[in-house]
Parts: sequence; C-alpha cells; structure tokens
Amino acid sequence: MNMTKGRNVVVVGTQWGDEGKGKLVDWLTESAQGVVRFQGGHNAGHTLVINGVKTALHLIPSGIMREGVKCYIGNGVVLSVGKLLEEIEGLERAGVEVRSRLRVSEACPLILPFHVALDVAREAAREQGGSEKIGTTGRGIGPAYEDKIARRALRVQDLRHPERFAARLRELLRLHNHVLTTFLGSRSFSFGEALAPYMADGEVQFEPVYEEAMRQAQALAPMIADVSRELNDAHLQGANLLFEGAQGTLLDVDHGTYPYVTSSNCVAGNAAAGAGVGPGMLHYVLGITKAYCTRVGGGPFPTELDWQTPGTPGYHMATVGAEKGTTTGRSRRCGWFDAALLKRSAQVNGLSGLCITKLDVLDGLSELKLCVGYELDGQTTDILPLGADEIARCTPIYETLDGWSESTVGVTRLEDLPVNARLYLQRIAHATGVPIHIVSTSPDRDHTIMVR
Ligand code: 2SA
Ligand code: MG
Repeated sequence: MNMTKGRNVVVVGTQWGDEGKGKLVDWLTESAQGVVRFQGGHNAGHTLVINGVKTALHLIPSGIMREGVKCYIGNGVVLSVGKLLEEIEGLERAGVEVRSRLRVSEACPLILPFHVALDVAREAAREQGGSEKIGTTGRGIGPAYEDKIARRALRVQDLRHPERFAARLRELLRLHNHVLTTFLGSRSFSFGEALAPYMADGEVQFEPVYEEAMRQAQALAPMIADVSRELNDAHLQGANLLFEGAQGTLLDVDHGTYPYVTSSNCVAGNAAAGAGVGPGMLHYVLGITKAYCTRVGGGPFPTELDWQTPGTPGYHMATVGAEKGTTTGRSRRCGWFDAALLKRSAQVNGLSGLCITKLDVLDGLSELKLCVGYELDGQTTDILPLGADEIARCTPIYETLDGWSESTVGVTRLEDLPVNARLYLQRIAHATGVPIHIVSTSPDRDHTIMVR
C-alpha cells in the first residue's frame, strides 16, 4: 500500500458503484503524480466542493484538484467532448487550472448525440415492450461502446481529419437513423430538450452534429495525446500512478449482473487495456466496499431491503447514507452487506485489500445482517452466480451480528471503534477472504483509518 516510487494502484468499486471511490482517490492522490480513467464515460460521478463552489466531476479524474498532478483519460473511456469541455470550464471558474494537466487519448471513441438518442429510445422501447428497463444513465454509453466493438466508431483522432470525420459520420447517421425511425421510432416517447437542437423528423441531423464536433475539436486539440506512451514514460521516470475505476464490479459487462450492467469492463484488469499499459504495471488493487450495499437502476439485488419505509434498516441506510446518484439524482436501492457477492468481486479483480466506506452510516442499528451465501434451486452456494436470472433466484443466507450505538463518525484509529464495529469488520474480512486495509468513517478526507 505504501506508495513508494513507481508503485501503481488500481482503485475499483467492488459492488454496484457509488462505494465512495472519489474520496479515496482524492486521498491517495497525495502520493501520486498521475491519475488515470480507463473505462466508462460521463455516467460516473462524484461531487466535490472547492473553495465553497460545488462541482460535479464525471469524466475528469478527481486528481485534478491537486496542483501538479497529471490527469489522463485512457482509450477505454467513451468520450463526450462537449461534457468534457463543460467540466473543464466549471473547474476553471472555480480557479482550477485544467488544460495544462489533462491528457486525452486519441483512441477514445466519441459519444455523439445519436448515441444519446439511441440510449433514450432503447430504454423507452424496453419499457413499452413490457421488459424491465436497464435503468441506464441516458448518457449514450452503451450505444457508443456498440460502435466501438462493431469497429465503426468515430474516435478522438478522427477529429483532426474533418473530411474523414464527415464521411464516417454520414455512414453512422444512415445506420442509426434507420434504427431510430423504423425499429424504435414507431413508439411514442420524447427525446427530451437536450437532443432537440440535433433532431428533425425523428432523425438526427448531420449539420448540427458535425459543426459542433468541429468546434469542440479545436478546444480539445491541445489535450489530445498518446496516453499509453505518456503513462509508460511517466512510469519509467518513477511516477506513482493511480488508476481510477468508475461504476463497480457487479456492473461489469462480463462479470456483473448481465444484462443489468454498464457496457464496459469495470474490473481491475481493464486498467491495463483501457489505459495502454502492461498488467505488470498494476501493483496493488484496492477494492472500495461500502459497509452495506446499494444499487441504482434495474436488475437483481439479493440482499435488497425495503428502503422506503421509515423506521426500517433500509430506510436508515438510504437517509443517513444520503443515497442519491450524483449524475442523475436517482435514489439508490439499499440492502445488507453481501459477502458472497464480494467473494466474486475479490476473484475477478484480484483484490489486494479492501477499503470499507460509510461504516458510520450503520451507527445506531441494533442488529446487522451479513449475507454469506445463497440458496439457489435447492442447493447452497457461497459465491454470487453469474447472470441476472440466476442471481434473481438466489435467497440470501444471513448471519446476524450485534450493532453498536456509539458514533463512529470521524474515528481515525481502529482501536477507537466500538467492539461490535470491529467484530463486523473482522467478519467481513473473514467471509470475503480479503484483508481490510482502510476504513472510512466520514466523507472528510482526514476521517480515515489505516489498518496496517
Ligand atoms: P449506463 O448509463 O449504460 O452505464 O447504465 C447501465 C447501468 O449501469 C449503472 N450505472 C451506475 N450505477 C451507479 N453509479 C453510477 N454513476 C452515477 C453516480 C449514477 C447516477 O456515480 O452516482 O448519478 O445515477 C452509474 N453509472 C452507470 C446504471 O444505473 C445502470 O444500471
Ligand atoms: Mg458515483
């Protein structure tokens, strides 16, 4: 964990996102020279308060808040240039210098307005066709990754070649407008105001998309880089790099609760592929883990509680934990800690250690349940199965532990935690098979316990 020279750390969420990665990345950045995003897009989010100004970051690594730290957006990220520029301007208004410290991979696939239209239309079609919505963030993430995998995406580097860009854009629009008008267009729904400037007759128009992209290209140009090469060079010069995962392991497109997942690999291994470095450059994997579970959007959640009725433990988690999404403001579903889920997460990430966050939210609950396995089709299992249908059929097997009434807010030494809180942590480490290296006891960066 010691960030001596040339030691690189990957930070991943081990549940369904919103585990509190932002605080830990900010805290660890003290010993890093570079922070790297390697997957996802502006569907991620955390709020920072700088000099009294509230700024939500979705794309730019939170390392940007530390002077001198370089920030990288790797090839694995799907990029909305418009949203990136908005974020840069927001930070600059708060007095943070961004442009000289931010590097954006030329290999990032672009998110363009038709991706957002497709995302919105598909969700509406699912709902109207009687299937459960994925509950996407509506940011065009899935359709942008589809274009990447189908080898037809427009990428950051194409912005440098207006003619090539225009030709490919026309092809993409032919394809996607066909889908929008024939397959999805028969359903009645609204694309919303944000898309209005690009749409006419239910189709996305070439001119506004092209012109906007070319304008944005100029502003982006100085930040476009060969991020893979820069990271390898920084490593050779002894820099400590921090790879900042977005979303969480159970939202990973392969290992999550498929199809209720995001469209990228959120697991630690993708830090290498999504940034353009070798796996040997990833030295330590920190799994950020909430002391209970939350998820936003659709899909199975074995330990979900009633989180809407006052007086229940689920309501306690939702309200004390202020469980609302940063990007969309949606309420997060809440439930008991799931050690069998975490066992899956530990395996697919190769976790070196856990950071338990929001322990203080559990203060005052008289008893705590911890899921150690499931009953599935008459058998028991100690690890989360693969795929939404199997997971939906799981009945959790719980252990019950005593809670604690003392406040743990702001505690900075393990021995100062109530004995039942320590027992709860011990049980988590034992049941998941991963040592706990850090415990966070409030959003404040100083309220952090280093266990070793
Ligand atoms: P998408 O938009 O295609 O990635 O959505 C697919 C699923 O992934 C979930 N997802 C998330 N879950 C938790 N947090 C996320 N980021 C924001 C935040 C969310 C917000 O940090 O607070 O503000 O609502 C995130 N991004 C994607 C999503 O809910 C779908 O289940
Ligand atoms: Mg978040």
